[in-house]
Amino acid sequence: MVLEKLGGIFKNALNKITNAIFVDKKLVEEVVKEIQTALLSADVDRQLVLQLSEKIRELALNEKIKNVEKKEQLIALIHDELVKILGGEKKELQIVKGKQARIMFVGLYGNGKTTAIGKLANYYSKRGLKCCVVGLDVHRPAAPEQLEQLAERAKITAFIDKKEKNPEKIWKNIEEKISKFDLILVDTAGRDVLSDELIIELKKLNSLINPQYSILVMAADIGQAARKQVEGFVKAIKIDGVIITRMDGTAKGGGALVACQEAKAPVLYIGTGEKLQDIETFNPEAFVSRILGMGDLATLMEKVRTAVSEQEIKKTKRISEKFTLLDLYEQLESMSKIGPLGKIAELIPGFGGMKAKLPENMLQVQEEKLKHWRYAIQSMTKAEIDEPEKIHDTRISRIAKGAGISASEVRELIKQYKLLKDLIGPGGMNTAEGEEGQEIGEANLNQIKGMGISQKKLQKLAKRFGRRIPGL
Ligand SMILES: Nc1nc2c(ncn2[C@@H]2O[C@H](COP(=O)(O)OP(=O)(O)OP(=O)(O)O)[C@@H](O)[C@H]2O)c(=O)[nH]1
Ligand SMILES: [Mg+2]
Repeated sequence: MVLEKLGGIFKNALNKITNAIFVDKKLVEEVVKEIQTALLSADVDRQLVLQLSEKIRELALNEKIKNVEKKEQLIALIHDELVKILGGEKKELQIVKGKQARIMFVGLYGNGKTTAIGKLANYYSKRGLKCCVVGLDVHRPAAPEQLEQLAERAKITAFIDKKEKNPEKIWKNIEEKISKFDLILVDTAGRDVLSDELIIELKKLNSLINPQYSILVMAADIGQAARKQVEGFVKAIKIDGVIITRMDGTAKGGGALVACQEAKAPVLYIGTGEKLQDIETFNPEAFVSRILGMGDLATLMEKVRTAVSEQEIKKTKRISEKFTLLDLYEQLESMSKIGPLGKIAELIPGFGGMKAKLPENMLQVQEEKLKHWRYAIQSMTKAEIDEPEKIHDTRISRIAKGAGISASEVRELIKQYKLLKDLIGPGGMNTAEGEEGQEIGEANLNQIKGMGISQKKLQKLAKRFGRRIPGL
């Protein structure tokens, strides 16, 4: 994601200010220019970039602030300003079990409507809601088949009609059958442009379906055209929120996000790939923290939830009481369903910037390695599984022999356990369950400490980002 690359550029630019003996106009201009180029390359509106530049100049040239404190203050300034630009507070749909919600998805051809429906059906059914999808796209050939396949993958019910060409008839035919569902996701047809024909069709469907929410699906890679598109839809029909798809890859993203904020159509979710689980709720605060390398535990937990079933989550909750090697293994196994651990690390506060400093193999937990670790765990006694800290040299060779693997692999497993215990054990990742009071684990903390920011300042920053850091 282009936006995520901004973090590195910002940090390099700000380091120039922190490391400089004299902060003069020339240096500040150089830094402002780098930040401007980065924001403009992500398609952020020119006017907004100029406003932010002015604020950066003011702060950077303020002689009352010590150079060493400028970096934190500048990060905080950029953080707060970007959050404002991207929509401020997180906006959420009110979808609860037992209270039916119908969502109608609208958008132009190929922007990702049908895919987004599959992703959301998967997302909400993993959270225990009874979901179904309804195919009312009667224009694009094979649209019902595509929806049917997606629903099959997400293991939810699809109501489609491969023959009927009148979307209103299809709806009337299934109206009774869908009454028992908590969430009904309705796919509609797109067009090349926002034509009168499309507006009339959507208005008709809107009054027939009477959806609680209408969501516009728009791809990030349309760049500046996003403004016209979102404004057009907002004018034509009621839009309650937007899903911006294709935020992965080379999408500039910033333009689409800013356009929605300005059209007063909140971005609710972003699509980050073609797979079912590649969807994230959009939280401007968390998103910006992530761009600036502060990590985003909430997003990580959500990814875990989508990849892992409710039942497995309950198991995860129990883990917080006592974290054993077996729990580590189960956690890693479920995490490997989300993607490579290196990618996950970017979402963990403090790990974003530290990834480069960690040994490569520490984050690459491949299937083969997991298999060897399983053998190792199977060769351990219950006491060893419960308290791996007590496993020393002779026991390590016994375990290795029993498992048919090398002693260094057993050592690595124990090392990983110790590292991850702080992150996903009590006081670590599981505390991210609640909205507030997220804690950054001790191991994580030690790594953040290596970033050259003093503890006092870290604490101030952490406060700003709504997280508690233990031991500070
Ligand atoms: N990389 C990436 N591809 C996506 C994403 N969302 C959708 N796509 C792809 O975009 C293409 C179009 O997606 P659809 O869901 O069929 O789009 P649509 O809006 O339903 O298109 P029409 O039915 O033709 O109007 C598909 O190949 C999807 O796999 C995303 O977030 N990232
Ligand atoms: Mg479609």
